[in-house]
Amino acid sequence: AAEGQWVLMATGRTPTNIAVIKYWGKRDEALILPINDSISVTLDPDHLSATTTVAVSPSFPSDRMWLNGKEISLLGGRFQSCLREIRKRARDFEDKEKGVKIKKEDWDKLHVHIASYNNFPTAAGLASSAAGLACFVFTLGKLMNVKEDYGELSSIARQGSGSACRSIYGGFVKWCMGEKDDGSDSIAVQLADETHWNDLVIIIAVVSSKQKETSSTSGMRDSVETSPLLQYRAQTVVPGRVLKMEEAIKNRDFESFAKLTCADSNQFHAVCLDTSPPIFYMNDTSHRIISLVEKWNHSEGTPQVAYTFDAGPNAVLIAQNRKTAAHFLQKLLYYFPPQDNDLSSYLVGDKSIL
Ligand code: 2P0
Repeated sequence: AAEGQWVLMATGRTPTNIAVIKYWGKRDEALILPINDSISVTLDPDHLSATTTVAVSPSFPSDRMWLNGKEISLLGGRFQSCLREIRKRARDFEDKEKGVKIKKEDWDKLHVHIASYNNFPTAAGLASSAAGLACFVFTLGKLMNVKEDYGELSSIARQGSGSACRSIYGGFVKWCMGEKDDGSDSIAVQLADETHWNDLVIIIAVVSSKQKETSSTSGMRDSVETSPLLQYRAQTVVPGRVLKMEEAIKNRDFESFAKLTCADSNQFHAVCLDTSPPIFYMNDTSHRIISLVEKWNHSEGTPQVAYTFDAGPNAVLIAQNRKTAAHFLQKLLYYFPPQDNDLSSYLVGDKSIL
């Protein structure tokens, strides 16, 4: 093809992940290096995922990006860091059919257009940045013929948004905080793939799909600066919890899994309350859902459902199997009828398949 007449594109889809041991606090803001390890479950890609198309063409005069159809600025942002890191690793590419040949060093001169869509509310505390940045890094890597392994890709996605590094893998994933100052060992590893423990069912109770008031980035910065509980959590509590959680996942031990998940969510929100000024991500409906789960689990004698809340009021509920999920959903619908404006909808899915 003649110079300027071709467009090369790649499209990818990446699900979001839900942390069961939370990431909250950075030791390096620029490189996005955390103060503790975290563990998450990557959801089924049919729900709560980002779909991103990246394109390059000699006819594009600048880098541009659209999120859910609306153009957003790329200047100085985190997409820019990921773009730079992927460009550095780009390789020679040739498509004989299209007559396109791009030398390694030529990728620098080509501008990209990025279009990303979330199939769920952006910035409502449903980890939209995790899916979006992971998808962008993965898809751009494919387009630019990058051959780095998933660990390396996770470390690039991390520089876009911390939690994004965990969405590079399916299944159960650990983000190792690492020790080095350059962040090269702050990468995600897969603990178990998506076929492991796939009778778990995840229910997301959308308490509010409004934008959250305090972004995770600024919230965790305030926590690092002001919360004494955060230091105690990162140094004394989380290391032991991570080991126990890895064991629980390996052995499909739902009782330990549920207890650790709920305790860690509650401690994360306690840290938010311990921050000055305090951060309130959960609301009254969130608290009522916690009470419902705690009462039910207590009356059954062993945990049936685990709850976890991120930087927003929406509840993520993890049931041991379809039967308990159905039973629990019935209870939720009874106590929180959807026509009640408080709770707008439910999303239900297996960890891997809906
Ligand atoms: C997590 N969250 O582990 C925790 C639990 C929210 C609560 O990771 O500044 O959007 O981009 O690294 O990744 C949200 O934080 O923050 C988050 P940045 P990110 O999932």
